[in-house]
Amino acid sequence: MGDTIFGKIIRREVPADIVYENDEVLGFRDLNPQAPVHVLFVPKKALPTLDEAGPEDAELLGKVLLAAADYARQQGLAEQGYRTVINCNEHGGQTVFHLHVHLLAGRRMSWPPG
Ligand code: DGP
Repeated sequence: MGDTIFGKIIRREVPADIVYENDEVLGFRDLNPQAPVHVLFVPKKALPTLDEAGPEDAELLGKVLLAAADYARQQGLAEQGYRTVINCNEHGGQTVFHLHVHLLAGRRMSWPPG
């Protein structure tokens, strides 16, 4: 796949407000926050979209979600609750083609989404 801005953030070539890191996942604040807390969790191993994930990616996908949940718990966001979102391709609203989980928290979310 081609490189993306998230690849550059992972390699520290572009600055970001990094709030979470483990061996396989990085979490940093979204540049255009949609909630008081809006953090993006990305696998360090790039995968463009959820559509391109295969069985070999199952563990990594789980780790990205668990990282978001871990961060939410650490930050005291879990009890009130939060939303996790993975946008896929055009109709899903994906704009950066390095798979990422949005963690949104700090306000009540509406449903269904627009
Ligand atoms: P999506 O639409 O699901 O592909 O989400 C991409 C998100 O990435 C969007 O909410 C804005 C955010 N974003 C785009 N460029 C940058 C950047 O350079 N730094 C940070 N921190 N976030 C970015």
